Amino acid sequence: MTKLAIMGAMEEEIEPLLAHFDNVNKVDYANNTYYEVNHNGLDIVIAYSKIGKVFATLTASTMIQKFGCDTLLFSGVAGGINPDLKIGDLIIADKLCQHDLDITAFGHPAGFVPGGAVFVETSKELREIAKVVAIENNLKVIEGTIATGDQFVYKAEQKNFIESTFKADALEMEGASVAVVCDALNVPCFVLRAISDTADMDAGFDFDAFLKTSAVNSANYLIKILEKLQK
Ligand code: 3QA
Repeated sequence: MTKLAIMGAMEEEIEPLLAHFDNVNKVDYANNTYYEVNHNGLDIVIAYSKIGKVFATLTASTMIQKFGCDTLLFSGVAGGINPDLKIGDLIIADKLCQHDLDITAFGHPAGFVPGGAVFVETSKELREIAKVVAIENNLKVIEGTIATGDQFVYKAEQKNFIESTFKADALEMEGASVAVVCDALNVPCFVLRAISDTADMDAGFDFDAFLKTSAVNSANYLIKILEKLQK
């Protein structure tokens, strides 16, 4: 690892990370701001993409191709599906899918397009390190499937479709696109989320109430993982 990318989607998701570092150098590029820091000798680029798959794809590609990052960590919040995931709880994605990608009219499975795959895996090595960090810090972390799509999910019908079709444990709006970019460019990828809501009729309310605290939970765990990576 020579340069690390750390991404979120919303400002609230990277703010606690930026607060952790000093001497942040801002670089404006492609309608976004990239924050460069050096932490104990490691170059890190931090950015929030803006919400959704398109912006997340743009930011992940930029961090790898323009800034030269060779490992990518995502930190943020998600809607919980697995009933074991309560608000504030942590999930690391072992694989991700695009729940809104649909050419089933042509007999393809949901989430599949030719040349792609329904599920994209994240780096096993990074997950193993994260699990060691979780045990060392007595953190409860679930490893599972995250479904991504360009919708804030709050209706039972949407949530049930995603749960039954993809057996997803959590859902959000960026992870799978970042994983697709990293997979194509051979960059180890890690997607971490803390639950802000359970993608139900209260999701909008819960999200507003818990975005900040859950984003901090995710960021704090990510920082511990970063420290482990640097050892
Ligand atoms: C939702 C954020 C987007 O980046 C995806 C949060 C948490 N709960 C979710 C749910 N469905 C889908 N995704 C999520 N993130 C942005 S909408 C609110 C924006 O407020 C994960 C996530 N239930 C903007 C202020 O107007």
